[in-house]
Amino acid sequence: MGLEGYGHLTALQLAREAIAGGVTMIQLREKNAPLRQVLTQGVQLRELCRELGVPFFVNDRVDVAILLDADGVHVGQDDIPGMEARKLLGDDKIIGISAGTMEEAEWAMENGADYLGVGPIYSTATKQDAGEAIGTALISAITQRWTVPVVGIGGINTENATVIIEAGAHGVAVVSAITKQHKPLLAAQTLARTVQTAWLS
Ligand code: TZP
Ligand code: MG
Repeated sequence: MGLEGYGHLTALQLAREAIAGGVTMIQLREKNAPLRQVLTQGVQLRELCRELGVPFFVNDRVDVAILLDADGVHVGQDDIPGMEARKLLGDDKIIGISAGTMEEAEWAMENGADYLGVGPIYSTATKQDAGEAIGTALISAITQRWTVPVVGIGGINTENATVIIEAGAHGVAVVSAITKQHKPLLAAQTLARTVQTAWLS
């Protein structure tokens, strides 16, 4: 999620509702705001996550993750490589890396990824440069090859989350399916239940 709210809810309220609905991780993904704002609002988000007991992650920026004492960072293929991020963050933090091809997944694994974010599974309006939707085949290929946790991302919602888990993903990451809904708590709850049901079957 970014730092912008939606409807009558602030980012902090959105996060609170998402967690109350069953979201198990919050990632701060802010591409536009000035860094000083990211740091001040980021502290508030981190505190909320600590209070409610869910890990708090920072997207792209290892420096911001360190300054916010985040639980982990999520880096793309063009960000600081996982190996370098590990040197800065130490062994206690979690490093997630994005992959959209098997080659990218191999590189992420060589770089010590703790989990992989795989996508965009479906087309998404949230990330302009996300590229073509790749479907679920890469999730299956990766989870057959490694035991690393895989999270599907991109255009995922309550309607299609089940097939992501059935393909082998351990979880799903969403932006609009929660933050752009008029009832974020309810949306998170429905999504969390859908994923939990898929885990059981
Ligand atoms: N990386 C690949 S797709 C994507 C990111 C950050 C956007 C996900 O947003 P949404 O709204 O869940 O499609
Ligand atoms: Mg990124």
